Amino acid sequence: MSKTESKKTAAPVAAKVTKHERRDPSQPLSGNQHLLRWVEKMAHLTKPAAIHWVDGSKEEYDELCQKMVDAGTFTRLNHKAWPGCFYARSDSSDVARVEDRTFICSLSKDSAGPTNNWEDPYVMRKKLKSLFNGAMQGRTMYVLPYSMGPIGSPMSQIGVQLTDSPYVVVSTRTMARIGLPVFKLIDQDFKRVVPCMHSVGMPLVHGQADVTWPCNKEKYIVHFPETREIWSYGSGYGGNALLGKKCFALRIASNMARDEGWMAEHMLILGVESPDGEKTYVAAAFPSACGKTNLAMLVPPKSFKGWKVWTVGDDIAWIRPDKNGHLRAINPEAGFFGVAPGTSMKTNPNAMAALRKNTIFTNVALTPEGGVWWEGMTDVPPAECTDWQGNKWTPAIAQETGAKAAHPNARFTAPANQCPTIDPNWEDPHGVPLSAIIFGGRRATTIPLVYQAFNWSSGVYMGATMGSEMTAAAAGTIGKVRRDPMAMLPFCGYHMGDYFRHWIKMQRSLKETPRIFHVNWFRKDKEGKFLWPGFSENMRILKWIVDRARVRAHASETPIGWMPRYEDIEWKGLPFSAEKFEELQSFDTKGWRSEVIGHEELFLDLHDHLPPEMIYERELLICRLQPAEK
Ligand code: TSX
Ligand code: MN
Repeated sequence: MSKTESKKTAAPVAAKVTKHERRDPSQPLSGNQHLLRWVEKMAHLTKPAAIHWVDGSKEEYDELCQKMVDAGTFTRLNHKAWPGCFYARSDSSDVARVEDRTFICSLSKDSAGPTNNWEDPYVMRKKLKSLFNGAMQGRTMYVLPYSMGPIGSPMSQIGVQLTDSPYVVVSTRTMARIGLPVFKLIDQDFKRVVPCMHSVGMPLVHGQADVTWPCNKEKYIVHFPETREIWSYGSGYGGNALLGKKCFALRIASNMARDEGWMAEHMLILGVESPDGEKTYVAAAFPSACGKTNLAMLVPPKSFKGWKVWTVGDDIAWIRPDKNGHLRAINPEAGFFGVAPGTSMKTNPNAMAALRKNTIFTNVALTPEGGVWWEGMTDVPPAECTDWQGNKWTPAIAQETGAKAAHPNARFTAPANQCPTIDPNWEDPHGVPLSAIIFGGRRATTIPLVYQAFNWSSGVYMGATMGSEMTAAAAGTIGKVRRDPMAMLPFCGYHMGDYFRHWIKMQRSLKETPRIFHVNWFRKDKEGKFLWPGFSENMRILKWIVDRARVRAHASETPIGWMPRYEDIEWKGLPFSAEKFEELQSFDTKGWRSEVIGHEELFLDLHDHLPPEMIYERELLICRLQPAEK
């Protein structure tokens, strides 16, 4: 549906319904002819039993939740302890994003790049047509309009998802802005709409009974970057099914951003406020399992009296230059889809406060009192609970069999505005000004706690070469670094080399670039113990970063970038010796030589699309690692 093509028609009839009458959900809520024709065409293909236009109201949300309670998909939690909260267990085969079933169907294979699965769009369309043929039989097809970003913001984008999953509808109400205000924007031709098709792939034929979590063994998560379309089949879980998140806000949006001169990034956004009220915003990209949500909601140490950290977003940032050549960022989401295990009052009290009410829990454990629990939530586990697969779980059983109460990828879906530290400007339609960008990884050796890139292009190199050490034995050797450039490897909807080129190019539209930093909270000593306490204490590093971005903190030049001296960090309230800091920050030429050799691995794959700056930066780094000549 293009912006210029669509014709305006009269407002739809459904608006006339009085308060006492129930709205007829099969009545269209938009008069946009392109939307109406597309819905009709897709209904003809998927053959749903009913069509439901989603208005986004609380009443509709409550009704859908009740319907899922009646169907056994949802369990209502204890209303005293967990008001407005629901519990769901997915099928045990539908628990995470499926990267090997994720496709970028660009016209040429080359433009998808070697790090994406590519399929010929013509071949894939044929495949999808057969998969979706009759896929929604016996189910309701929901017409779910959503805005990524505040309604009507110039930085926002609109999608319409056709889905046969009520779980997706209620989850999207928390994760994005949905319903009537979005249909209004569509009828006003506010922006081009991204069409998103989604089916769990389990039609109910001849009165076949439903299951509590319908899905299909065969899964397809498909993106057409040129036509800006998303098709998802077979999964009802997370990023596979909530198409506004990874599929739109990262894979499709990265294509839009490249074409239009902005950036769609896998980054948290936070604001640091000093005691005198000065506010500085930073964005940060980390691979998984580095505590992104925890950093986004950081509680400063007690000794940082008067300092505040405000949360703008925990996962995705859309960033664009303003008229003055400064970068501004929005969080396109409206909620947190956070990993539950490990979240506690100790690690993230603000997330715990955000999920106390109106939250959907998926694949955590259920307690006999109608509450939820997960590994790491409390020091003492419940005496008994029901695990994420519906089996009895006790600490003794866990000890014996190793069974987890919650799936490691169990999630909470919580409204962002319930977070105590949500930034007052988090819905500013023009975004917040960005002063710094932080990259990070989980590295036991070699990489210091914090250092600053010399300039934009060395910062892009820093982001391009970042990575984490594997913690799980399943995926590969423990300790091997897995490169995840800008934490975008699974989420960039085009060639990664072109993506680096776009980053380099962005500098030209800026009067001032944000300063770029790298952090590593996870460096270990010779005994294998973490050198840095992390969590709240990261505030000390954030303060140095903010002061550097505002050009008022000292740093020393090293071969890899600018580093703080011991005395450049605020240590009040933390006994931490200069010797230990030296160990944390230590730079060794030998380790770094093998590090740059490691960079090569990634670059070999991308070489024919790499911008020359990446090659130069690598050469410069290699030169700086040479011992000085006598
Ligand atoms: O989220 C983490 N952050 C960022 C916090 C703002 N985690 C959890 C990572 C898994 C998602 C961390 N883990 C951090 C961290 O800064 N640091 C560590 C490593 C660590 C773990 C436990 C201790 C110290 C460091 N415990 C004690 O020192 C007692
Ligand atoms: Mn993410």
